[in-house]
Amino acid sequence: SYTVNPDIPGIREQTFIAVKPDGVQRRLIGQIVQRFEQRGFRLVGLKMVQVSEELLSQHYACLHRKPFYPSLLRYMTSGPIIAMVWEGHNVVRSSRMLVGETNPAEAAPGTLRGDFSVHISRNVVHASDSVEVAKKEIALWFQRSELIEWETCDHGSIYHP
Ligand code: IDP
Repeated sequence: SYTVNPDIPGIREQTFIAVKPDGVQRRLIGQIVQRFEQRGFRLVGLKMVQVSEELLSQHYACLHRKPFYPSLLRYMTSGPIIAMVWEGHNVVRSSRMLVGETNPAEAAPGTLRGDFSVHISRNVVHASDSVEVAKKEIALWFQRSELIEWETCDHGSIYHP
């Protein structure tokens, strides 16, 4: 385990990020991981998964009644996904900004969706939309033993002590 400065609120905040099947197919994994790394967030869990419809139906529980839900299920089970947990100060909100609007047509250039996608049904990446949702999604996708506690050597340069 590592020491954390208690004066920096939310430094241990975590979020669930996924490279969706289209992002994996299009060989965007490296570029997507790079954006979170270069920002200064810490990767605490990562795995490649072929997900079940059961897991997805829990993950997208709020969307069951949407007309696009069946096609969303087909999309998300169409190939492997890279599931990740990233940690850092304000990581949930910062990740949503890095990822951009749900509809790529509205996602700003410089965001992942704004740079790498054009249609809402193939928007390459997922990011939890609140701290509460992040906790649920991390618990759904990862075992506790799959999350690694470690300290990066540049920690003091990213978080002023
Ligand atoms: P989010 O992924 O930005 O949090 P949500 O509204 O939670 O957005 O939707 C989950 C996912 O469902 C989106 O990322 C997208 O892949 C898909 N989706 C949302 N709205 C539509 C739609 O109108 N048509 C097709 N797919 C959609």
